[in-house]
Amino acid sequence: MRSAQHDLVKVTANAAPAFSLCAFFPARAFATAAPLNFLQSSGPKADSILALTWGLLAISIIVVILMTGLVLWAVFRSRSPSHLDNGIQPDGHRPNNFNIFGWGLGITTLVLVGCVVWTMVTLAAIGEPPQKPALTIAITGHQWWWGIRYLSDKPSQVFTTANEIHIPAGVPIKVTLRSADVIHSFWVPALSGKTDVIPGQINTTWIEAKKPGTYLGQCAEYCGAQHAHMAIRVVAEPADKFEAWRNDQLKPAAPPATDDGKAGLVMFERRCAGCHTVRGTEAGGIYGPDLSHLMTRATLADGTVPNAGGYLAGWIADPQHIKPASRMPRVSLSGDELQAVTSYLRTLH
Ligand code: HEC
Ligand SMILES: [Cu+2]
Repeated sequence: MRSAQHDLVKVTANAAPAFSLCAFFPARAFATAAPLNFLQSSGPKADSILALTWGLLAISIIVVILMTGLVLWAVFRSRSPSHLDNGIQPDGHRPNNFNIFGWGLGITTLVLVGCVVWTMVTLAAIGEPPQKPALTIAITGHQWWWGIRYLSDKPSQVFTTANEIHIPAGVPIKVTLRSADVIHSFWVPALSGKTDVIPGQINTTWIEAKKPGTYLGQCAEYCGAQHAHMAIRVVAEPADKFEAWRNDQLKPAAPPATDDGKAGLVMFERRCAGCHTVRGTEAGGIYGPDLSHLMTRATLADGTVPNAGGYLAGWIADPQHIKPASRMPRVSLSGDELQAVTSYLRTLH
């Protein structure tokens, strides 16, 4: 495990070429994952998007340099003063500029049409995954977190989690997107381009990670006060590790063993169950994230703080301090109650 300090340096350094996008997301510094860098791809879909990105960028740069050069040349070239008043040549003829206009228009049209064709070809190529998706994940955008449901033909294989998406590496995964409130956008740059998440509509996309690793994403459509704290964390794992994770997630939460934990569960069912589900308990609320296996997630409140140390108790004690305007209200708890609820949540592996 690397230190947060180390990662902060790494994140900032790696983000520099990507116009320091990461500097806007300092909360991600604690994450032991590749920074949110849209100039790195790690899957077949993102590979072709990245080639297009570089290609269009290069063409744009060449055009800007060329046009700047031509403008400067036109401004500073030496010419006879008689040129200046009416564009009529000293010998009385109007200059024939058609050739220049013709060439300029022709080349511009070719370049633009080329860009459009390349873009269309890329869009067509990434529209469908190369093989049948191994898995379908139904994702719901909420202000400001993601609900994640793993679908299956077998009802016993269906489960819900939040914010952290695990996938097997090396196979395409189908993702369906819906919104619980406003327009969001699902974006994991290393794996795929953006797909809008629109209320009243189901959009579909797919992702594939070439190799195991953690890939960060971000809601890419401004969606309110905590839009910047609406992170996406995709953990791609080898097939066997993914299976183990899935089997663990499928299980209901184990009953707490300690007295503190038992008291915490009672308190949780009383104070938190209206919004949160912990499978295997009375708590079945769906307004907030599913907490059945909370402690397997790396962050709290969707990338806002690490799920470590005192952050859990801090979050429960005052979510509005950590994530102002968050849809989780401050629930007033005595010191003992907070302690009990926290130690109960810590058992949710
Ligand atoms: C009114 C509904 C509501 C109540 C009551 C509520 N929560 Fe939440 N909770 C939420 C919402 C919404 C979020 C997501 C906040 C975000 O990330 O923006 C959340 C997030 C969380 C998270 C972070 C989950 C994650 O995956 O990052 C924890 C832990 C949590 N709540 C615990 C509790 C506990 C413990 C209680 C009871 C003391 C409680 N909540 C009461 C709505 C609620
Ligand atoms: Cu959003």
